[in-house]
Amino acid sequence: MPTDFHQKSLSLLTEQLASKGIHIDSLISKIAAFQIAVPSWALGAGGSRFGRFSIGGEPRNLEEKLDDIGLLAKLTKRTNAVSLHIPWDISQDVQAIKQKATELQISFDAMNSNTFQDYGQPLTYKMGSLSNEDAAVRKQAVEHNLHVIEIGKSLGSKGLTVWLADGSNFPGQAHFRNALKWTTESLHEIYSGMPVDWKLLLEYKPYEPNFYHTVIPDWGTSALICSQLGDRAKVLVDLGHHLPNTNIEQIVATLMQQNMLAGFHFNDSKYGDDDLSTGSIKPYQLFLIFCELIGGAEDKAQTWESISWMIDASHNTKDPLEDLIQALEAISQAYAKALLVDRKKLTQCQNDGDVVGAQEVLQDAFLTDVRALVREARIQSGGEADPLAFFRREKIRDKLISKRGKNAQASGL
Ligand code: RM4
Ligand code: MN
Ligand code: MN
Repeated sequence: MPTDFHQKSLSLLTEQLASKGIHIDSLISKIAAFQIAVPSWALGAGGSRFGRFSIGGEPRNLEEKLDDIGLLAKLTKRTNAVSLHIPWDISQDVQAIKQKATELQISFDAMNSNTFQDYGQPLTYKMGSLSNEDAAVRKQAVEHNLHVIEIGKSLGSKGLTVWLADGSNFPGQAHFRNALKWTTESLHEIYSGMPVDWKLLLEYKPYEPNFYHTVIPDWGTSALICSQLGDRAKVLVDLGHHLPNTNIEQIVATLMQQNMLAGFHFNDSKYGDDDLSTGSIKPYQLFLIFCELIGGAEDKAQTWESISWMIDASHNTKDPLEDLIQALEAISQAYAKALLVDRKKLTQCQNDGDVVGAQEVLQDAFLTDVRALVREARIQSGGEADPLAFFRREKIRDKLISKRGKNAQASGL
């Protein structure tokens, strides 16, 4: 990216926006301040249930995952936190991990307490964890969550994300009401075990790995449970956890109106929980979601700071680091475009019943090329003008392969 090309595009955009009464300085500082956490499992090659293709040079342990996030942070300036999955990321030496993270200026976002796999624990999760018929299995799953909270405390995390694979594959297999009751009771114990400055982020998902019913299939069920737990329990929206064509922006607005939006798992989806790169399939939807987020925060339905942001994506055909660079860019672009929306005019159109005008307002913002703005925010923060080009030019993957080996494999799905 030649510097003068960047300067030219930026000054054109500055002029364009100024004519609409928008000054780029405050936009730049908002874009620069917006940081998105990366999950530890996204640093390795993803897979599907049909297989996994190694990318080479994958991080072999948590220290190396932190190194990768440190690199991403340095290049993009859009991430400064990691979200750990336990037990995938169990480390022998918490102090060493903490120190490494401090050196790399990486903090620990919400902890994830995986109970969807067996990992050598005494009782199997085959028939569920927090909702299991067997009280001993529920107890074990609750204790795992409490253990995850302890690890998180020692790392300085402030949240616990719970996603349950619990559910059933066939009619009659599970008792719906009992499963919901036990899950709520189990979550109650977990919630009580959280420090007072922590929040519980409760995910929902309509199907997979269970295909007939899931205990927490939708945002409504998640909100229902959260409201029984207490005001530090809120609903986590994973963009891929909806049936096709669901109006996710409306869900966001509804949750914010109730001050119940815990945060996001960013990814993109064509059909289901595809975990594709954010912004690769439905960038307009992502923009509309950001419009609701900005609107909800400006109208003081829920504060911007109370919302957590994390990428949750992985697949087997891209270099994970390149993919994360693309995702961070796509999220920043959607956010930047949503910041351009003339909200006063939009409200006016809504009041006047001007349907065409309302669409024009949104499209005018969405169709603005904000790449120079996002790039400028990154440059001003000390990042690379073009992180992807840098990654390729410097042959970073090749260097990782020679350091970690061709067959190095990260833990994760
Ligand atoms: C689930 C859910 C969780 C993630 C796991 C690996 O579908 O999105 O957030 O931790 O996948
Ligand atoms: Mn998720
Ligand atoms: Mn998911």
